[in-house]
Amino acid sequence: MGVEVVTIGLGYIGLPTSALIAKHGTNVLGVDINQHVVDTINQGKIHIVEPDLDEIVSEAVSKGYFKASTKAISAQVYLIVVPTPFKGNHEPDISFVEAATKGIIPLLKEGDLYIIESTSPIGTTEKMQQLIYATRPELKGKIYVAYCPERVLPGNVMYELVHNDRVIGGVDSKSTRKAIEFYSKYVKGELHATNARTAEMCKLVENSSRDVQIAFANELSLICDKADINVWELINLANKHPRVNILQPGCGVGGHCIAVDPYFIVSDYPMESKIIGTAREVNNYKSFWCAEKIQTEKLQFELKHGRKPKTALLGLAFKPDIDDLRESPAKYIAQKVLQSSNNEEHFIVEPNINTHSVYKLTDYKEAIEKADIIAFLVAHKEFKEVEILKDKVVLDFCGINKK
Ligand code: SAJ
Repeated sequence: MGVEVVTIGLGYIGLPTSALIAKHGTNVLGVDINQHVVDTINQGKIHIVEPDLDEIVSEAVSKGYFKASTKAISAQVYLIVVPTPFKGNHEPDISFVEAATKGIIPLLKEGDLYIIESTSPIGTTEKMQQLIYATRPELKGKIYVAYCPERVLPGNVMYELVHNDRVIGGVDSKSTRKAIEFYSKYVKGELHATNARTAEMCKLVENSSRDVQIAFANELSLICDKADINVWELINLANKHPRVNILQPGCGVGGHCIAVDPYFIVSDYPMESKIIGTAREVNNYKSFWCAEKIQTEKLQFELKHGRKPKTALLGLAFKPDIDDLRESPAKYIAQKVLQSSNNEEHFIVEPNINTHSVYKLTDYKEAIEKADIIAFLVAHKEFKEVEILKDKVVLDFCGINKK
């Protein structure tokens, strides 16, 4: 039997999505430019860390429903699941989506369904539709084109792929219907119909909304520091109000979604997106502020004790209990503190990874015992259990010792 679905991009989303579809007995070909990724998958193994994914891939490959290749072949459904990073000036870079689309244009035929899942600036789906028709004008109105963003949380992907609601927007209503029909075979969450532009914006807004809310919490933390108020206690009390739900401050916002997606809006609509743009600035500033705070504490310690302090920086990951350091504010802070170091001793701690190419890592218990200044950058579960002697200076940027 031929291939029904071709997925372009076998990363954090493309691979689990392909595996889920293949698990239902649909023939899927996953395409990736990386030969190592393709070979790994064809051996029934995976190249990323994601609970439960290895078993599903291994089974789908061994049953023959899932194959990987560096080249696409003809199918009925094409899913574009490639990265959309940004360029140096925070402008979105859709060149991977474009390249993936160009790769399948010669394969398209009447009745095919083309879906973009990659986070994309508003108008990308329409742009790709035009790109397709520019090369293949005979297909005008004869293929289905839609946008359906993924919205899963790394670490819980296999559950969320099935159970989360999806927003599905076609370039016309028959495309929306066709895409809904496709996802309804694999998704148990509700499928919400809209148009392509709204679906694109929806993904950007979901993550921007979280960024704005975290910026509010981070702004409060700066005010509270000056006003000598415990921000954790304050937020906890404010949240007792039935219609208030403030998020938690931290050492900044990281990861490859929330710290990135808002720029896709700001870059296209700079005059209109004041709050979204400012939230990005506030969250970035929070990391800078944490690094400055550590520097100040170090100087004060030296003045008081007449010797240089030993400093422990606890956590490098972009959020608690993961090993992912991408766009991590904690990593940025560690880098900044070490760069302005004057030969003092530092202990860098990240319990979720064994070694790092740049930083020499220290066990958290040893670091806490030996350091004079302890800065909590990420609220990893291990850190919550340790007892800290009274004579140490503690900088709690992530609410380890919440009241
Ligand atoms: N953070 C705070 N305070 C909070 C919550 C989070 O400072 O109260 C920080 C975290 O420490 C981290 C950053 O925000 O640095 C982002 O973490 P996260 O857990 O909020 O989100 P991600 O990036 O792991 O995943 C997000 C999710 N989006 C939303 O919750 C709106 C996920 O559903 C998306 O699929 C994913 O982005 C994506 O791919 O877009």
